[in-house]
Amino acid sequence: QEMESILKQLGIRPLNPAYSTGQQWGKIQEGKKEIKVYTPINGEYIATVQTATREDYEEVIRKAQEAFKVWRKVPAPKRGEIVRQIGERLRFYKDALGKLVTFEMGKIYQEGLGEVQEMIDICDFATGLSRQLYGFTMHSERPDHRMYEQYHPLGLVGIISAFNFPVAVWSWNAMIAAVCGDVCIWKPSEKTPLTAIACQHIVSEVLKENNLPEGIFNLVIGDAEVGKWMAEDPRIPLISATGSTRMGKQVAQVVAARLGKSLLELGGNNAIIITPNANIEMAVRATVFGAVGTCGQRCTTTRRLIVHDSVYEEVKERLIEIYERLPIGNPLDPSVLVGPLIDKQAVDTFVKALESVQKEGGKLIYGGEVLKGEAYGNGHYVKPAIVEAENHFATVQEETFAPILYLIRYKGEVEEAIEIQNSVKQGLSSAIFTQNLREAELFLSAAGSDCGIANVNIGTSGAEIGGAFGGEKETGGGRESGSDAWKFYMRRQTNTINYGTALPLAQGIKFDV
Ligand code: UN1
Repeated sequence: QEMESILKQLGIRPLNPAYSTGQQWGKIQEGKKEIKVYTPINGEYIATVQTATREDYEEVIRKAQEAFKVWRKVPAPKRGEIVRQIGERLRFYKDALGKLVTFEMGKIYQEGLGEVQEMIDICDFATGLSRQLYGFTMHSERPDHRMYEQYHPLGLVGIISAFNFPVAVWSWNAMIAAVCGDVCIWKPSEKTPLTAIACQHIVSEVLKENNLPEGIFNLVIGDAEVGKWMAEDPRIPLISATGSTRMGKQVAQVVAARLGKSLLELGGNNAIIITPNANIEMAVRATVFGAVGTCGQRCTTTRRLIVHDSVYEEVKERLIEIYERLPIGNPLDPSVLVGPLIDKQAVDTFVKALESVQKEGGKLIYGGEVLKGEAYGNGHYVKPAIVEAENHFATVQEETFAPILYLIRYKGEVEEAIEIQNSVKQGLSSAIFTQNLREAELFLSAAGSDCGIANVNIGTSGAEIGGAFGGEKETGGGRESGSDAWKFYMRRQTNTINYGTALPLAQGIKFDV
């Protein structure tokens, strides 16, 4: 019932449009596939959503192209004003949208609220940014010449997002793209279409109030096929994709074949190093939040803990103590810290990874069970696992999107720990706990962590939006969100202006005609 009232508040009816344009309610249209949405909390049915057909998709592209012609001419600070209003509207809907995130995705309500807060924060950031899309000016080598560079809107930006941050990651891309003058086409995960529809309603309201075309923000719901249409489509100059490395490799190849731009934010295999100079209590608490927060389903989740031999037993004992008291259950219950996994498949992946790591010689020292009983109705709840393992194990090398923490021991200097930390294919987030300046600075140096995010005395997850977000190697190399990530969403132009009466050539070339 609460669910129903939230859907109503957010303007969602049980049967929803496949896309932002031409909304039809009430009846499944022929020829359309549908997605049935069940909550991971207890497996109950929430709603049915239609997916976009190729015709729907074409219609969305057409509307987006039309909208782009209008939007690119709106001055950037005025675009910022629209994004500011979206931020205000998100503040108004924060509780309801946060709860819908919890219902649909299963993260605890605190984290659902945190996710909406990330959206609000990026709106504020993008609003300020709308007056700061700076280019350099440079001195020309020729007399009476001036040179500068400017950034223009790129056009249509395709956003492919994952279930785990069903709305925040979209907003990082969409709000930045919007102030840059781009229009967006969003394909959310087919596991979380409802939160996407809610966002679409929120932005549509604001656009309508400002007499702007709805096609500035577009939504296309569908499976990998829709993602493929987007990746192949030369009308979309930039595809920003967040998700698994497998998906990213497919998207990147298709986009590259048409020489489009792709911005990838893919898997992580994030580690925390705990040195003998760490504040152990801080390190352990940060590890627990990083490892079990969002039930291990963040791309920044702490998956490996690289601990010095001299403090290893202490860390291990303290971790187990905390794990033993972790409240697992309904993510709407404010005392719960660990909610369900997204679906049955995720539970199977968790179980299989634990089996295979044990076959390789890993030792399961805590958790790993799939929880049964009434409180855990649909079998999506697991006890977060701690495994003693070695970094080179095939299972440890992979990102398993579930709460498994691998404990890895190092015996020598911090260089050895850094070497272990870097010895994976992924390069998203990393952290060191130490009070020793030399260790901390080495970790942050060119010879240190090879990740896009490297923290000192802070865990691997929970980054702020103000920094550029993304990572190296198989994480895909893209940067989303803050800092100067906006530049990727614009086309860059170098301009040289001759205000004299002669025509001197650069490099001193003489060419008299
Ligand atoms: C993700 O998991 O895809 O740094 C994004 C964090 C969050 C974002 C995670 N701010 O954990």
